[in-house]
Amino acid sequence: MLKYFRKKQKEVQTEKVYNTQCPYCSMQCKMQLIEQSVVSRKQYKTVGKENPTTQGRLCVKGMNAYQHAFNKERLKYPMLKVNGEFVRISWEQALERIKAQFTRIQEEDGLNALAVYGSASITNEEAYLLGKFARVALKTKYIDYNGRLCMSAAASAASQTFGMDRGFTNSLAEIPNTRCIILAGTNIAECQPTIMPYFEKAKENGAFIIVIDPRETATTKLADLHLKLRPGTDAALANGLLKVIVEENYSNEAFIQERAHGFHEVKEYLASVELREIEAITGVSINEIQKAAIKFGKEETGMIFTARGVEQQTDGSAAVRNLLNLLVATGKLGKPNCGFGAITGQGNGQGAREHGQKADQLPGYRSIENKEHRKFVADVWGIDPDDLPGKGVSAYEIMEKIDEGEITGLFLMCSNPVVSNPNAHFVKNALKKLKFLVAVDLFVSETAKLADLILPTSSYLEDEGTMTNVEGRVTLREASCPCPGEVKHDWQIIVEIARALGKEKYFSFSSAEEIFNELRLASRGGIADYYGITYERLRKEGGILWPCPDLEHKGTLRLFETSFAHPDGKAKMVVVPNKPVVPKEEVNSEFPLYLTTGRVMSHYLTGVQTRRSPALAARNIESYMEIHPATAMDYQIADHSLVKIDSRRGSITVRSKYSETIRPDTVFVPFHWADSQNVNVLIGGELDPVCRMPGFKLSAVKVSPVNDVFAN
Ligand SMILES: Nc1nc2c(c(=O)[nH]1)N[C@H]1C(S)=C(S)[C@@H](COP(=O)(O)OP(=O)(O)OC[C@H]3O[C@@H](n4cnc5c(=O)[nH]c(N)nc54)[C@H](O)[C@@H]3O)O[C@H]1N2
Ligand SMILES: Nc1nc2c(c(=O)[nH]1)N[C@H]1C(S)=C(S)[C@@H](COP(=O)(O)OP(=O)(O)OC[C@H]3O[C@@H](n4cnc5c(=O)[nH]c(N)nc54)[C@H](O)[C@@H]3O)O[C@H]1N2
Ligand code: SF4
Ligand SMILES: [Mo]
Repeated sequence: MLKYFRKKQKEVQTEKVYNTQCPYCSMQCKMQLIEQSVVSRKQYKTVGKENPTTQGRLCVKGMNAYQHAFNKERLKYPMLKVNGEFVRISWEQALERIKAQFTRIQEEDGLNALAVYGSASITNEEAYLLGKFARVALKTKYIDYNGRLCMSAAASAASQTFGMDRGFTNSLAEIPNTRCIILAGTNIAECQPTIMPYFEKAKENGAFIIVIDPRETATTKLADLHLKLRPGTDAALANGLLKVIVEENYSNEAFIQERAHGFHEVKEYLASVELREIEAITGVSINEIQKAAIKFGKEETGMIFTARGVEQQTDGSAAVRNLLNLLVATGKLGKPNCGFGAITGQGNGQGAREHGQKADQLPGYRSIENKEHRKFVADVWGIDPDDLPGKGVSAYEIMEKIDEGEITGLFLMCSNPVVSNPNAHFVKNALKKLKFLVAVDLFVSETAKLADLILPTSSYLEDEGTMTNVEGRVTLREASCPCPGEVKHDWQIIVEIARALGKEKYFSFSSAEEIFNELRLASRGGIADYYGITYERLRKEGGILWPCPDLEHKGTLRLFETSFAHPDGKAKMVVVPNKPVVPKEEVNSEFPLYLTTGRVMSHYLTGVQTRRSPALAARNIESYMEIHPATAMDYQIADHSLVKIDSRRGSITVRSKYSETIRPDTVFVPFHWADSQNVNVLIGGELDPVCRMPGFKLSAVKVSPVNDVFAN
C-alpha cells in the first residue's frame, strides 16, 4: 500500500496554480485552478478564493468551468467558410478578408450597413473598445449587445426613477441586517448560488422574505410568503402592494416630501383601482397582497430585488418602476439596510452596460444624444464630435434590419443570437441573408455555424481584464494560461481589425491595462466614473465599487444617501397602469397555456460552454417542460414523456417533468438548448416600448404528447 502511495506522489510531477475568476455569472467568484501534471496527463481541481463579495464560495459551474476551457472543440485558428465547409486560414488572410468585405459592404450599402453585436460576458476593456471600434473604426451607428435581452428593463427603470443605474444601490454586506426582503422574479439559488448566504443570514436574523414567482424554485424555499402570480402581471401586483401601503398609512410622507416627485399622481391612480381587480389579474389573493404589503410597509428596513422574471416582459421597465415606487413610497432608500438590487446576470453584466456598447450610449454611462457628452468622449478619442454617429437600434431590431436588407454585414462578439434571441427561426433566416458575418467565439456555436469567418478567442483563463460584479464592484481578473493555438484575446482582435482598416492611430493599445487607462479617462465625470480605479489599486484592494472619481476615493458602498442622481436630486415616481400599454399575448382556446422560460443551475445561457462541460452536461442532458400534473392530465401528457409545444411562431419537442408546485395555467422551459429544443423558436419579437426588451417570460402555447403526432 505504502509503495502505491509513494508511486502516486512521484507521479504528480508539477503543480501549477492559476488565479482567476469564474467566467459565468455576475457573482464573479474568485477562484484558483490547480493543475497537476501526472505522468501521462493533466488533472485539475478548482478551489474558491477569499474576496469581499463571495468570501471563497463557489458553485458547481465555477468548479467545472475549466472543462469547457480545455475542451478539444475549442477553436484554435481563424476559420473561413469555403463551399460550405470551414477551412483554417492565417490571421493575415482573415484580416485581409475582413478589410475587403467591410470596405465593399460600406461602399455598396453605406456606412450603417455594418453592425456590431457585443456582449456582457467580455471585460470592461473589451466592451469599451467595441463601442469605440463601431463608432471610430467602422463609423456605424448600429451597435448593441446581448445585455439588451438581459438588463435593459431594470437599467432603464433605475435610470428613470433614480437618475442612474448601478445594479445594487448598496453592498451585499447590508442584506443580512434588513428586516423585509422582496425577491421578484429572481431565482438566486440556481442563478447566483454564492449570494445565498447573505439571504440565509438575513432569515436567521429574523427577516421576512417575500418571493414573487409563478413557480416554486430552490429560491422560493427561502420564502415566508410566496406570491405565485400569473406570469407577466408584476406591474399590477406592485399596484396592489402600493395601494395597501398608501391606504394603511405606511408611506413615508417626510421622505416623499423631501426627496421625490410624482407621489400625488400615483396615489390618485391607486385610489381608482380595486384590489379585487388586481387579484383577478395576478391570481394572487387580496389576503396575500395585504399581508405582503403590510409586512413590507411596517418594517423599518427593507430591500427589493428583481431579475429577469419581472424584467423580461414587454412591460418590464414599467413593472420594475412600480417596484421602485414601492421603495420610494416607503422611504427605503439611501440608508443602511434599505435599497434596490437588480440582480445582474452575466459575468460583466454591470460593467458592459456602462461603457458604450449600447445603441445610445458612450463610455461612463454617457448619452450619445447629449452634445456635451459627445464632445467629452470625442476629445478623449481625438476625433471631431460631428464624426461620432448617432443612436442606433436595439439587439433584436438589428436582426430586423438585417432581415429588411438595411444591414448587410455583422461583427458578432461573444453571443449566440440564433439561440438567445426571441423569434429564433426569424433570426436564423435573417442572419443567412447577410453578405458577411464574422463571429468571434470559443466554439462553433449555433450562430458561428452561419458565419463566413470565425475568429478564435481566449477564455477566462487566458484573458486579463476587469469585470464589474453584481454589487457594482470592479474586479481584476488576472490572465493565467497562455492562449492555445493561434488564439487571440477579444481586445487584440478588435485592435488588429481597426489597424487593418487604417485606424491604428486610435487603436494603439498593447495591453488590457492600457485600454483600461483610456476607459478611466473616457468615464471621468460620467455617471459610471471609473477614473479613480487602477489595476494597481484593484490588485491591492481586491475590488472597488464605482463611482470612484479620484485615486484617493475609496469607492461608493451606498448610493443616494443625501440625493438621487437627477439634476434636482429627487427620485421620480410614476403611475404604472395595471394594464400594460402594449398588450401582451393572451391565452385562448387554441393556445391555452402560459409559457415562461428561464434557467437551471448547471447550465449557462445558450449552453455553448456548459453543454461542452461533461460534469455539467451530465446533470441536465436535455431540455424539459415543467407542467402541473393536473394540466398534464388534461392534455394526456405522461411524466418524462416527449411533448410538443406550439406557439404562434413555431414548435419544439422536449421531455415533460411534472411539478405539483407550478401554476396549473403555466408551463416552464429552460433556454440552454438549441435546434429542436430551442425554446426561443416559440417566443415573439414584440419589445418593451421603453427599453426594447423582448417578452421572454410570457407566450401563449399549446402542448400535446408526441405520440399524437404519429397518430394523426
Ligand atoms: N445557472 C445559471 N445561472 C445564471 C445564468 C444561467 O444561464 N444559468 N444566467 C445568468 C444571467 S445572464 C442572468 S440574466 C441571470 C438570470 O437570473 P434569473 O432572472 O433569476 O433567472 P430566470 O430563471 O431567467 O428567471 C427567474 C425566475 O423568474 C420566474 N418568472 C417567470 N415569469 C415570471 C413573471 O412573470 N413574474 C415573476 N415575478 N417571475 C417570473 C421564473 O419562474 C424564474 O424562477 O442568471 C445568471 N446566472
Ligand atoms: N427564452 C429566453 N431567452 C433568453 C433569456 C431567457 O431567460 N429566456 N435570457 C436572455 C439573457 S438574460 C441573456 S444574457 C442572453 C444571453 O445569450 P447569448 O448572448 O447568446 O449568450 P451566451 O449563450 O453566453 O453566448 C456567448 C457565446 O460567446 C462565446 N464566448 C464565451 N466567452 C467568450 C469570450 O470571452 N469572448 C468571445 N468572443 N466569445 C465568448 C460562447 O462560446 C457562446 O457561443 O440570452 C437571452 N435569451
Ligand atoms: S456561476 Fe456564478 S456563483 Fe457559480 S461559481 Fe461562477 S460566478 Fe460563482
Ligand atoms: Mo442575462
